[in-house]
Amino acid sequence: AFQEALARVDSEAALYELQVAYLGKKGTVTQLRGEMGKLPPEQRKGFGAEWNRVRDAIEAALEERRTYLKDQARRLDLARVEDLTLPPLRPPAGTLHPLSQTRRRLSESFQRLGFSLAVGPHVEHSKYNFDDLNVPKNHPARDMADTFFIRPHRHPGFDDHSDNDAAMRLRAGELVLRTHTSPVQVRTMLTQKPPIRIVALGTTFRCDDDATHSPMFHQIEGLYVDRGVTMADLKATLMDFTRDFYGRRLDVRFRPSFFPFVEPGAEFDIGCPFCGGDGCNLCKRTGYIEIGGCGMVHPAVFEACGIDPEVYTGWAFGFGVDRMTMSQHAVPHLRHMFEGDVRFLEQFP
Ligand code: FA5
Repeated sequence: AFQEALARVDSEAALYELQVAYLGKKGTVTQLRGEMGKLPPEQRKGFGAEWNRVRDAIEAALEERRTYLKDQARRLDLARVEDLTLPPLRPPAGTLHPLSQTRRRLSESFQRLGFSLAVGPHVEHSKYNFDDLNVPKNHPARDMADTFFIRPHRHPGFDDHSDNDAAMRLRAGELVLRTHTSPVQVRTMLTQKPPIRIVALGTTFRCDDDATHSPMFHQIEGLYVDRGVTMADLKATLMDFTRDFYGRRLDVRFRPSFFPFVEPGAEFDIGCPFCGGDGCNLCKRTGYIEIGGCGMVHPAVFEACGIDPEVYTGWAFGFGVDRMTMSQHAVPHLRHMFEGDVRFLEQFP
């Protein structure tokens, strides 16, 4: 019976149970030894010797089985480690921030459409951020309530009182954190001759703070200048962009609007990329989502940049990258974008 039970044992725990059943305090073999006292004295010696032999044999068999089981377990373990077909153990890796994902996709899209990338500084001269863009001195956008001003005399590199560099003498109020990417239009037109076809993507700043307005946000700016450029080119380019970016050509709609640096100016909407224009929750059943501003470059901007408006025409557009990312993923509050909460970020593999 013991041999049969032993052959069935397939774990160290079961083996231990079997050991207790035979050799434990109340085990079968242990109890047999108690029977010895009932035997006539001349038989005791023989019985004792036989009992010892049986116990030794059982102990040896148990030990042999234990060694076998351990060996088996080790072999399984080794087999697992040596299995070259198993996938490697990778440490968890981070992913690109949803905004970075949109920024990359945007710049790739416009580069495919023939635009090159241009950059400008975050701390910008108000001449480029406002004056050369035809923004009047009394325009509300220049208000302290909308614009972050830099105090140059606190800046080691800028001396408020020196006359050394008359052209760029910086007085209080002349340096700002750029409020849009449009100053990159000016910087580009001052240094390049038409044809010009650029996009500028970057961080912008305004004294804003609510669910859809953040003090720091991101814009993309497009600029195309050449002979004979029209607003029809703008619409076609924006439609081509939707096809590249959203994978299908969406409708583009202009609504008349005003920006000092364009004339005529418009806000532009695109057909909702989720429902294709049928109306869904994400476009509030309108079939369109608002994207940004655009228009034909104002002659005054060309003149400020030394480009002859009698010879050249051009268009520009600009829109918020954060808003676009928000509407794409139905993010309820802009704050989520900048908090760095891993539970939020992990949703954008
Ligand atoms: C402009 O900034 C113009 N420079 C756009 C432009 C460029 C018009 C070229 C014509 C030609 P506006 O102030 O509307 O326009 O801002 C553009 C977009 O920036 C808005 O549609 C919005 O998506 C985004 N935006 C503005 N303020 C914030 C903010 N505080 N937080 C997040 N996004 C913002």
